[in-house]
Amino acid sequence: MKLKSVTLHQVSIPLVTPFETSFMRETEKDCYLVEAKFDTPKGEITGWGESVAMIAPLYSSEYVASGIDVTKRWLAPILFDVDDLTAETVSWHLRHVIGHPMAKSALEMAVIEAQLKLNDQSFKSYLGGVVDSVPSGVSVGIQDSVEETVRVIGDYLEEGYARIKLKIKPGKDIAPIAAVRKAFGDDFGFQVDANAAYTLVDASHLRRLDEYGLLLIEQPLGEADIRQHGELAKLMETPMCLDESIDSAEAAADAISMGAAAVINIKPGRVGGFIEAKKIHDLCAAHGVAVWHGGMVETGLGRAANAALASLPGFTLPGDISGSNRFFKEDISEEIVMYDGKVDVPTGVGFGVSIDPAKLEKFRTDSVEILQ
Ligand code: OSB
Ligand code: MG
Repeated sequence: MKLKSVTLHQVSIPLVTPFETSFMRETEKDCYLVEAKFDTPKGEITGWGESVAMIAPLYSSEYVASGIDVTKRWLAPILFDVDDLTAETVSWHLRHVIGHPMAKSALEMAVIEAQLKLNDQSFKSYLGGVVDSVPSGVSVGIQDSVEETVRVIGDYLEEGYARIKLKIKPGKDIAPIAAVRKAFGDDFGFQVDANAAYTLVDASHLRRLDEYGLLLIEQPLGEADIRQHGELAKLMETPMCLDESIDSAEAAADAISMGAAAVINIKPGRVGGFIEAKKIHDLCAAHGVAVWHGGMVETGLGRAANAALASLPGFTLPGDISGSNRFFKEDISEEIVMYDGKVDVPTGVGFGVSIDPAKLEKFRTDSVEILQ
């Protein structure tokens, strides 16, 4: 395949309720979609990708405008020069550009989708997925009060979500967790995510979480603190899970060898793409480390691709792949639907969903065309 053009569509989609983490409160989903056109033996084929970079550099160093800029100036021009572009070689072609994993992943997604279309293949079959549906967990933002936390989680349990993840930060941790266990008992999967809001000095405080039978604690310490997570893991019974710290298969190998990750949250965007994400899945499976699929509030497009990756056998814990309606009243593609605590793995060609042109028009705030 030969890349001919890349259009980056910036969109802003209202969220059904604000989503608050230890680092920001969002009321819209702001991201960009990649529409890439390729010359192929079957004529022109379009592939779509989605960047998971957030509007501000608060989860990681990337943000929407940085992704658009680096794609336009550096990443797309490199791929324009490749005569025989394949999904498997995108990250190799882009290897000299330091960082920007989310921007690289979005572009790789578009190449993957075009290649799948060329080969009449679904993403699940390409990856070697082994199940038709995956358990669906929900990520619950920090609420204004303990009562509100209990009410919101009660609603998600009622809807049938397979497990609950609650965002926490200092001052919003023990009380809401204790109240949720008190209200709903010990019989449901419950885990927490701190998004790097603590330091090792908080170890004795964090140890108090051991009382609540949590599946895991996700990324309590800083992105660069893999070794410190290893130290904290020795002091706690709750299994340690890393998100932000795992930016590559090498980082995953380091974390495993330092005892810093009993569990790993896999997000393709964070590690530079789906192909690197699959490598991490394989590495963890070889080490007996459980993985689950993280989420970045993706639209239906990203959600569909995530569900395919999560259908690999090492994804033994429910992921953050909720139904589209957990975040959006209107999605930009077909909705991903949660039923009976799971979502189906799309089986259509490509990612199995398509961008609705009318919705794109409605939610688009800007677009940039990059030509060879
Ligand atoms: O840490 O997993 C996270 C959303 C944005 C940035 C970071 C995270 C999250 C979530 C949402 O927890 C997960 C989802 O998409 O459901
Ligand atoms: Mg997380």
